[in-house]
Amino acid sequence: MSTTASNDTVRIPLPELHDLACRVLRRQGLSQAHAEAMARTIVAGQRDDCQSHGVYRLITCAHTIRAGKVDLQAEPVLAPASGAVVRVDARYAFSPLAFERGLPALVEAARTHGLGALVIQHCFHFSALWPEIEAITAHGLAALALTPSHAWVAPAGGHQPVFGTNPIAFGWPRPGPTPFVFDFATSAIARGDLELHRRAGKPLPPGCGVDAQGQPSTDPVAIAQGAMLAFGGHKGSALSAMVELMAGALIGDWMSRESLAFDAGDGAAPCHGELILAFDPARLSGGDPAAHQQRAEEMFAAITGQGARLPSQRRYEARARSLAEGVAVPRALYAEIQALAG
Ligand code: NDP
Ligand code: PYC
Repeated sequence: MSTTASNDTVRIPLPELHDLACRVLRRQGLSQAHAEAMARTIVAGQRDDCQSHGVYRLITCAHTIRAGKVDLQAEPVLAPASGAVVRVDARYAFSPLAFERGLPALVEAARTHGLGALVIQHCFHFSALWPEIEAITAHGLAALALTPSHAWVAPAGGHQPVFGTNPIAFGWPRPGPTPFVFDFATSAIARGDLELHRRAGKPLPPGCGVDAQGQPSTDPVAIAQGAMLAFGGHKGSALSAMVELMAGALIGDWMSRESLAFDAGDGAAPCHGELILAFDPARLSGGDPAAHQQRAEEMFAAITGQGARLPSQRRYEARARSLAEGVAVPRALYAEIQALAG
């Protein structure tokens, strides 16, 4: 055990944290394959200092399991190949294993057709999207991922929830290990961050939500009873609607309102589908992809050259720290997780 500690944080070597996450998930009854795939996603979140989608998710996944609707053992089913579309039925299990099982066929579809679409259906979804995006950019492909969640977010101009927090994530492959990636909720704040504020008894920044009477509030409890707001007013609201349509209606799976209705007050993770697109620059650029890649690099240099940062830079720096020094976990959270591991 090489865990080190400061007053409010413990630092744990990456393999040790992965083992702990697997133990917790196995103890909740998940199959080895699901536990491993989920632990990879959850530990990657903590490693990159994404507190809302790191090991805190072990607690929310355990709660989701207790609600009794997740299939803890179901093997994802990959449909027979059909052009550029790869379908994986998660069969009401958690999503990471379904993604891992669909990834090779998605890469193959993108290489064959220039564009591949991975449709995951019937999954409980709890994770950040950038681990999936990075798994695709590692193959030299660009990627876009969309997923609904639970209806927590009011449309611009309204005050009743219709949309999920509906993340959009994009990745562009670059030379070296760090692709250009962004990944954000289309709500002003992710639900996970709202929950962390609620747990810490802290107010949210202004503009994140309204209370049950439709009045602006910074109280996470009042906003949970009212509605969260989209980022950027009508623009975030329209993007969120797009996610509902593309990763819900288009792929024949639930939108956020249906996911919340299925939850029926359990407070479990959302249940719906996910749409993940992969694009092959070698096929789509019409020739000389290296030259076009170079033009992309010039654009990145124009951003960083003036002191602005690229999205994911903070994450990559946190990753480097975690790999060198171990992963930082808030002490109180670590104790909760150890209790879950028994
Ligand atoms: P953030 O607002 O923390 O970050 C959004 C993106 O912007 C990141 O890529 C971030 O990079 C980048 N960024 C932040 N600040 C800057 C800056 N100053 N300059 C350039 N880029 C910047 O994300 P959210 O809180 O909205 O979402 C957090 C996570 O929650 C996401 O990973 C998302 O997938 C997940 N989520 C999942 C949902 C689900 O249904 N499964 C629902 C909603 C959210 P960096 O990380 O380096 O700071
Ligand atoms: O943080 O909004 C969120 C979220 C929803 C589902 C998983 N994370």
